[in-house]
Amino acid sequence: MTNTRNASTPLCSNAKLLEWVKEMAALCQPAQIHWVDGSQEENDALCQQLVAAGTFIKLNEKLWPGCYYAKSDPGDVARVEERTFICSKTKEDAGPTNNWADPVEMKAKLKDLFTGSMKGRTMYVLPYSMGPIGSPISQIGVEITDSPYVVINMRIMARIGVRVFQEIDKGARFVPCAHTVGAPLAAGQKDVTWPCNKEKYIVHFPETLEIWSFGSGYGGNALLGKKCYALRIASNMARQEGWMAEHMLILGVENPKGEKTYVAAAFPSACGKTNFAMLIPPANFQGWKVWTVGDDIAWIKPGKDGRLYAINPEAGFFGVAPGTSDKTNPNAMKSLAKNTIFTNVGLTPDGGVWWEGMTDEPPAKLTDWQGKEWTPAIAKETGAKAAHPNARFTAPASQCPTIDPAWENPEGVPISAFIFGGRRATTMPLVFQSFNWTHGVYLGATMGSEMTAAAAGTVGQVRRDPMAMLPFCGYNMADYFGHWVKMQKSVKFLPAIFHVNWFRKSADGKFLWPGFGDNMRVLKWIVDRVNGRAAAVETPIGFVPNYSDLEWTGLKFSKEDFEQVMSLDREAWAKEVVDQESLFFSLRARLPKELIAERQQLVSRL
Ligand code: TSX
Ligand code: MN
Repeated sequence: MTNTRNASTPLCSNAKLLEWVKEMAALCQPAQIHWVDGSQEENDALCQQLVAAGTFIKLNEKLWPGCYYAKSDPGDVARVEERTFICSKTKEDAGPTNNWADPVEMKAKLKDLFTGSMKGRTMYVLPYSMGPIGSPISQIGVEITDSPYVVINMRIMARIGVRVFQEIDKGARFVPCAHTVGAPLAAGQKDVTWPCNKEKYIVHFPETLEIWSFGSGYGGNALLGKKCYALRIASNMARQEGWMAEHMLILGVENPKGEKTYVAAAFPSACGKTNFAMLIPPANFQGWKVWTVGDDIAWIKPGKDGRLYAINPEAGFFGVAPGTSDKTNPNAMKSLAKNTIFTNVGLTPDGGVWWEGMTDEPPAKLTDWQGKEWTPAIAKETGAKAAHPNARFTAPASQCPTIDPAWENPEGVPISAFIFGGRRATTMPLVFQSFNWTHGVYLGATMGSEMTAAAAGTVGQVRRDPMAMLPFCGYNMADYFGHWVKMQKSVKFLPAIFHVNWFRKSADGKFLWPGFGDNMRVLKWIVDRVNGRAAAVETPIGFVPNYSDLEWTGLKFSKEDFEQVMSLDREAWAKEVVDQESLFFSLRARLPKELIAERQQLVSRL
């Protein structure tokens, strides 16, 4: 809030936007309206306001400059997939992998829930651009929210403020996104530090391009530009308009000649996607460098030159804190060293933060994410965690030491390869390349990961997560496969498609591959392949490297080790193709015939 500006004065003159804000204000009945300008002064004032309210704690300025700490309500700590809905006209258009509700009934329900939901609070009108402002691949949203925490986090995760209102005034399309924590305040009622509602609804209307979110203030439920817009709504736009909205990191590999090759990669959760996006090559890989464009989402469009071009629609990293350290991901640690919001991590007595896996030695004591005293001894006895397993950092991407010079290029970066992966103890070799595009789509469609915890299912059981889009595809997954198959018609220079597995284990349960920086050896083979500089052998599952096709300097990894991590176990693959069928069976009504044929060919090759 600048001293001179009255925040309730509209910053936009677009009739549709003004009308929608008026409607939403009448519905939600906030105490006031604040048009978000995105300025530093406004952000400082909002942070101060949250400190005064007890929602934020300002961290030690010497240790963590510009950083704030928040802890959520213990019942509002993650995305709520069972409360997430795709409200297309027909249930079939949402498909068997999404929760569906009738759009008319759901809209009535939401209007009921939103009635008076912002009483006693400020309604923020938050304009944001997913992707660099003015890029032909970017899209705009306006989030109406009663959460200043959302405004502050969105300022890191997206481009927000007056520049976006100007784009809307120039006639740019915007997606209306309605968000309330669903906790109205009666006159004189004291607020809690993390208002939310036990009842939660995360709702998408793909035909009218709207998002409505009720009851949660956390992450993907509330920062609506991310999963709700950039994946669920954008996947619908992309299919209609001939582009792709994917749950993919984007990175650039620079070789010693200074040539750059960009790849996009999809992994299910808990595979170290952010670590891979910020990979540091082994010391012996002189002249090779990995540049980060994005760690979570890619928007990809065919360019005039016949190649696919990708942007990262986000401006920050909303990363899982536990497990992030100077060992696993030094670039992430440097990204979050300043100007970062920490949510649900541990708070140390010196005004710092800590989480499981951050350092080998835990602090002697701290306050855990629930506000309780935590010591290593208490943790040992009760199993209490300093940080919630889904604790997050919200950090500006510009602070990443390996951020690619072209990460904000409005034209995007040209994609030469897609990589799919999963966490698989058996069956899947370290790396293989598809025979062609359709076979590559099959690899993405059938990818899966094994559960690491018993909580969500049987340990060792493969959970299929096609293209890592299972919770994020905003329409029928079978139609999504069809869109992938069809994309090859609008691209002259198709990216090659690879499958990787960093998590293969020996019979005695040890990881066979060192992973992390050594994944560069696989990445080098991939970029050499797409540049026509690496050999491969044909196998029933695809093209694989010879031992001699990978660079081994600086790593003790014998030909026998390689053969183990690459081995093709026919019996395991016989089971694998049967298991792949079960996902296809649930999608059979609309499954593209090309993928059924791919499966038959795989079976016959095996
Ligand atoms: O992020 C990971 N990557 C990708 C890195 C670019 N992780 C972390 C787990 C996922 C959240 C990995 N864990 C990777 C990996 O490639 N590989 C492994 C498995 C592994 C763990 C430890 C060792 C080796 C492999 N070795 C030692 O601890 C010495
Ligand atoms: Mn993600």
